Amino acid sequence: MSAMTRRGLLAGAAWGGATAVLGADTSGRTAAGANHSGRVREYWIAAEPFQHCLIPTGRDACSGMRLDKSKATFWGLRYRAYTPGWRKPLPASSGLGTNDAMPGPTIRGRVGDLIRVHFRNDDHHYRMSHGMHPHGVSYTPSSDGTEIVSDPGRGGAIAPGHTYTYEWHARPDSVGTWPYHDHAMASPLPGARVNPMMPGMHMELGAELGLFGLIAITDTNTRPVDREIVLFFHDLYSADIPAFERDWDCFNGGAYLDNTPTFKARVGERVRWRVAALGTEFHVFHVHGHRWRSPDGSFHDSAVVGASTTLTVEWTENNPGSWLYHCHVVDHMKGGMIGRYTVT
Ligand SMILES: [Cu+2]
Repeated sequence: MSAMTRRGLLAGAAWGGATAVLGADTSGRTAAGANHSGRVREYWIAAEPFQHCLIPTGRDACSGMRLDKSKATFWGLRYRAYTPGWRKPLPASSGLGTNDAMPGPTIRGRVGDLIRVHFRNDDHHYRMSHGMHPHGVSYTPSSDGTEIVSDPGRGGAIAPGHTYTYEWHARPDSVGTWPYHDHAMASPLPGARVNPMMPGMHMELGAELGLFGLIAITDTNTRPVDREIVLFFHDLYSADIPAFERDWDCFNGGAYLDNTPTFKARVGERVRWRVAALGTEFHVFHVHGHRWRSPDGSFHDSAVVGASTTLTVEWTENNPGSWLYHCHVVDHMKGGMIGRYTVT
């Protein structure tokens, strides 16, 4: 794909050119639009199981260490975006992401938009209830997507085979990068080492297994970029997932160099990183050979990101070469949180 086509795609997906399938604009077709000034962006998303290997190359290209793929393969869960009516999975695109693993599809909107998400739980493997809980956007309790056993009706625990529709509003204070994730209770997996404090339930197991993604909200002040990178810090624990003999520290469903995504950019491009974390740990986002500026004017090449917090980092690319990005918490880097960023 030419740079021009790719840039055009990103511009279309990220900056308001909603297409027939990606956050499709259906303004004027629904009374629910009374509460918003922009478009209605419709998403059709399923939660579904898939067999996933965290280390498809079978090695860490940084240390040269060989890794046993069979010990890093498990039944993950993913959010996947479909054409209307969940008929066909949407192809990968720069606006949506890979749409075949984790994180799930990037949900985009502009201030004033109503984002309507049609959700279907297709978890025929674990047979767990799931939902979608958003950060950053505005919603009523019925679109909270959170399971509260004593306060049902929030769309937080949709049973396998069932559907639910969420309505989220992009307000002026929604601009930025936000996570969405499964917020259902789950019973521990068979064979898991259960927490004796709470033996019968497991908070956000679905999110640990892969049910998470990003929401990106823009407004007229959001500067267009040539390249947008989505990066999720997340961990998988052998205590929760009996298929594993060890814990894995992952970026976007991969662990170790050349299994995590290799991101690419060209000199002269404006590059934006949208970075998020979920789980139980704090991480340090660090990129070699690059710095960025905070709103207070200070310069950084590292920043802390913790559970449910995000970073939105931009620079104009001026340093060609093969670079590392990684978590600067050494235990996490040793556990797989390291990746490659290539500038040509
Ligand atoms: Cu970390």
